[in-house]
Amino acid sequence: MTARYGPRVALLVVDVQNDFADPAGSLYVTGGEEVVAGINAEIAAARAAGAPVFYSQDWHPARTPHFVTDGGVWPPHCVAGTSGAEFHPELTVAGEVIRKGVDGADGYSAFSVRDPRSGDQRSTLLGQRLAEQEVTTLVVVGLAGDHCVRESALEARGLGLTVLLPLELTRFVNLRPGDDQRSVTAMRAAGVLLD
Ligand code: VGL
Ligand code: ZN
Repeated sequence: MTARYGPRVALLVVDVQNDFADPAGSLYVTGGEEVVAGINAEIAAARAAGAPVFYSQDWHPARTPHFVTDGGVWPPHCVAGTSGAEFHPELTVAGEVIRKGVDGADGYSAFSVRDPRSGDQRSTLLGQRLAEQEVTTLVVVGLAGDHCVRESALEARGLGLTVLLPLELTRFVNLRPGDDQRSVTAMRAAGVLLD
């Protein structure tokens, strides 16, 4: 696992925030806290090899059509400035943080956000950063495997990157039963390397 890193291989740590990774979080992903230690080991291996490390952070206003309270599907979570939006206290944070969902946009992929009303899509800085650093391979870990991890992995494939997803370093929401398997199938079909 540690052998995979080098300067052209980046690590993306997706949404390891209290609302997802803490059993008391408002959108707790079952087993979310179990991935933190393994992700820290991955971060250490990446840093030791000079690989860039990026973190995404779901970062919503208190009212957004992303939430069930305003017509969406999700319980309110990761509201900007709240403890639920903070990274898990045990996560090693040593790299650039990419916030998404700011201004009420839906942000599943760490690469882009989408205005839920107009459908307008905008890029975050992540794609630009990876291009600047001539990254060719992206390792994606974090939460949740059937939403932000899947969307980030698929968009990275769309940008032509080789994408690795170690399945033991993610967990799934399963809002609909079987979302985990469907996500794995979709990622595999897109060429994401799952191990
Ligand atoms: C996520 C649902 C809503 C995620 C974010 O990080 O996977 N899921 N917002
Ligand atoms: Zn969200």
